[in-house]
Amino acid sequence: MTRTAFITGITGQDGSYLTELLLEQGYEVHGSVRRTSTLERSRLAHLYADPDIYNQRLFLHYADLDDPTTLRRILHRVQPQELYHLAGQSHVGLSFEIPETTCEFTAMGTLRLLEILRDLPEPPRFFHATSSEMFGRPAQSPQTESTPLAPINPYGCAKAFATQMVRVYRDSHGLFMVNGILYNHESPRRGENFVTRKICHAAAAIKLKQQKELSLGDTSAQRDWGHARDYVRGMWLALSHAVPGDYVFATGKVHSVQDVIETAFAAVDLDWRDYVRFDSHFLRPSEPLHLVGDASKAKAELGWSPTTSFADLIREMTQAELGALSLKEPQGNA
Ligand code: F7E
Repeated sequence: MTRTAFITGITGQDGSYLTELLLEQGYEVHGSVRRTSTLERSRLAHLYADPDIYNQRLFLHYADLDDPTTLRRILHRVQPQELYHLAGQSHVGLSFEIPETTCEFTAMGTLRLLEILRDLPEPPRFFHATSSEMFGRPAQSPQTESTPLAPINPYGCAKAFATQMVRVYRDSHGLFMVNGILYNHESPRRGENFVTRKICHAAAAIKLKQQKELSLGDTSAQRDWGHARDYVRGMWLALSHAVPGDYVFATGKVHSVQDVIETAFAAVDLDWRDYVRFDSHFLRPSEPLHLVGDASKAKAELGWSPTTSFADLIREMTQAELGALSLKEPQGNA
C-alpha cells in the first residue's frame, strides 16, 4: 500500500531533497507552505512542472506553525503515516535579532504540532529536524545523542526546548518520535544567507565579473559540514527503523569558514586574497565552539554514513553557481 508522508518546510533545501527521495520510494507526499505575498517555491519547480507528479503524488497545502487549527484540519484529512518537521526560523545570526519570532516558530510551533499529533486517531511517525546548535560550547567533542544541551543563542535555546519536548512526548505518551540532531548540511539549494552558499555564489559571481568582492564575519569559525542529500536519507532511515530514538547526523570532520573560501575560490582559479574583506556587521554576539558530531549510532542502527566529502561539496556548490549565473549573463549576438 502507498505510504503517505507530510513535510513541514517542504519548500526549503531539505524539504525539496526529502520530497524527491520519498517520491522515488513510492510515497505520496504532502507539504505545508506559508501563504505569503511571494511564491518562493523554486526548489520544487521541477516537480510541479511534471503533470504525473504535481497533484497526483505531490500535494501542497497552505498552513503554518502559528495556525494550529489549519494544520490540525489538514493533518486529520491527510492522515500521514510519517511526518517530517523541517520548518522553522533556521538562521542563527538572525535569531539574535528576532528571538521571539524564532522561539514562536521553532519552539512553540513544534509543541503545537506535537499536541495535534497526540490527538490524531493514528499518530504518524514523527521526525524532528533539530540542530547541533543546542550543544553551544560543549565540554565533550565529538558530541553524541547524550551530550548535555547548553545552547548559547536564541535559535539553540528554541531547538533545545523542542528537542526535549519531543523526548517527553515519546517517553510519556508512547509516540514514535525521533530527534535528528543535524550538523551543518549544505548543497546548491542552500539559502543565500548561509555562509557556504554566500561564499560559493560570490566566488562564481566574481569569476564572471558580476561581483567585485565578498564581505564576511568570523572566518576562523569551524563547523562540521556535510551534504544535505545525505542528511535527508538519514531522516527517512530513522522513521523506517523498528524503534524510535535520537540520532546525530554529522561527518565527524571540522573545517573553517576559511577552508570554504579557499576551496571555492580555487574551484574558479582565483586568489581569494584579492577579493575577501572583513565586515564586523556579520559577527555574532557569541559563537559556538567545537561543534563536531559522532554519528556512530546512526551508522550502527540505521546503516547511515555521509557520502560526500567537504571539498566535493564546496566544489559542487561553486560549479552550480557558475552554471546558474552563466545562464543569466547577457548573450552576445551569434
Ligand atoms: O554560519 C560564520 C558564522 O549561517 C556558519 C543553520 O543551518 O547550521 C546552520 O547554522 C559560520 C558561523 O550556519 C559569515 O558566524 C562568517 O560561525 O552558515 P551559517 P550556522 O550558524 O552554523 C546549524 C547546524 C543550524 O541548525 C542552523 O539552522 O559562518 N560566518 N561570516 C558567517 N555566516 C553567515 N551566515 N554570513 C557571513 O557573512
